[in-house]
Amino acid sequence: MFYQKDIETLPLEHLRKLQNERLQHLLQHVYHNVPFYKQQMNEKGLKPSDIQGVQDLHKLPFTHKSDLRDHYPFDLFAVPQQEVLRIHASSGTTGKPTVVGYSQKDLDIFDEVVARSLVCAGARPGMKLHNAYGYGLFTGGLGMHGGATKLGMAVIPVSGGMTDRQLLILQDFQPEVICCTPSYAQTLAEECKKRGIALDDLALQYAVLGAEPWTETIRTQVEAGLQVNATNIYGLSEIIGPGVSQEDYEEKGSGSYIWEDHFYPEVVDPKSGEPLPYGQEGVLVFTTLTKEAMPLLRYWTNDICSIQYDSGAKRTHIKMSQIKGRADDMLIIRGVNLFPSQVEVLIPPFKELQPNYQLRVRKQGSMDQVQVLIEHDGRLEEAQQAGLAAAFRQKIKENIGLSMDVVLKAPGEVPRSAGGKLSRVVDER
Ligand code: DLL
Repeated sequence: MFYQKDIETLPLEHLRKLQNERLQHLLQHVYHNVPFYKQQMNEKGLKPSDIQGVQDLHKLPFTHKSDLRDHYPFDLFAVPQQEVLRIHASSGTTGKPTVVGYSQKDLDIFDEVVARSLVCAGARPGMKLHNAYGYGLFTGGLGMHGGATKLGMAVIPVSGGMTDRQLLILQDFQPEVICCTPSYAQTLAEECKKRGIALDDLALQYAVLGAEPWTETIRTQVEAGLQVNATNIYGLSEIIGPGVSQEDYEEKGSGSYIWEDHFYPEVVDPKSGEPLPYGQEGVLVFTTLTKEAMPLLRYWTNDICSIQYDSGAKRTHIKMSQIKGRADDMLIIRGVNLFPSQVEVLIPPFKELQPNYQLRVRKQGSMDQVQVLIEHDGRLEEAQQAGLAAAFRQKIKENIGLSMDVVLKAPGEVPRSAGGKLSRVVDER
């Protein structure tokens, strides 16, 4: 089954034509309504008409997360404030969130791509969706909610956490579909096993997992542990939220369809920025072809993957591989984006702490655990150290919303690499 068969199976030459028409309109829109883009094009001596089609996109500069930060909160919006009907935000590099806005048309597109994704994942109208993505500024909860409603599913807006309640609902409400992060799906599977919940008593058939990187090993564990067919959903707030791409439940392992009538993808070399051929790994870059309130040209996602057409597949849209990592240091901890700099900005008020620190990430069971190794000034008694560590831990929890272990080290004892460089992140997952 398809949600929009015509568009999902559009022959490639028609898809290109549609993309090129939409691109023309988009370029006019941003040139006239977003001073940042007008300036960027002027600096390159470009007018919208110089970009004839997607093949010319490489002439344009990239948009980076820092551009969103520099225009915080609303200066990249391309429509009057009264046309912005929703605002979401995700963690930014400096503690200030990355802000995105949606017009009515954008919200309709958001619903449409999520509905498409859900059908692609195996969900059908009439089924119930257990939505365990967080509701709030994060796009996961509300994004999946809107698309599922549009598809004709009954949404159970459980949101994240409170595992006891999640298990009760899974048993009593009998949802056929669950969406959550892959690590939370693992937790639910482990808890079902621990508590002796019989999987045959659940109605679950499909799991739509994303918001953080995951692997085939995790897929195997979740599929066995919850008796579901688990597929990947990918997205990012800047582009729309969940539903930028989705894996088909009958084509697992072959990549996730990028809904390229709305989001035009490129993969570029992380260092030179040069576009790479299909199949080669690099940084994923998106141009939003239809967004109104906050359209983005060549947005540098920092996510590493490859893209490729799959001629034998159900749909004509290009597929992306699983995300292999990030081109920078951003960590995703239990689905929450975390930059080392968010921890760093909390250090200065603690006079006895040095700004020499390292975040170590490990898996404890299926959960991500972060340890902060940080140097003190060498003048503290052991008892004082414990108090200081606890205070810093509390500060992190209050400001970032994540629990981390804080381990104080004597000066010079946070490990340095051979070159003496202190790497801020050691990801052992
Ligand atoms: O995580 C949107 C989302 C919600 C996607 C629910 C899927 C499900 P942000 O909070 O802006 O948006 O984080 C975006 O998360 O650039 C990737 O690094 C990572 N990410 C998202 N989905 C996947 C995935 C949402 N399926 C950032 N695999 C992105 C790997 C993912 N990484």
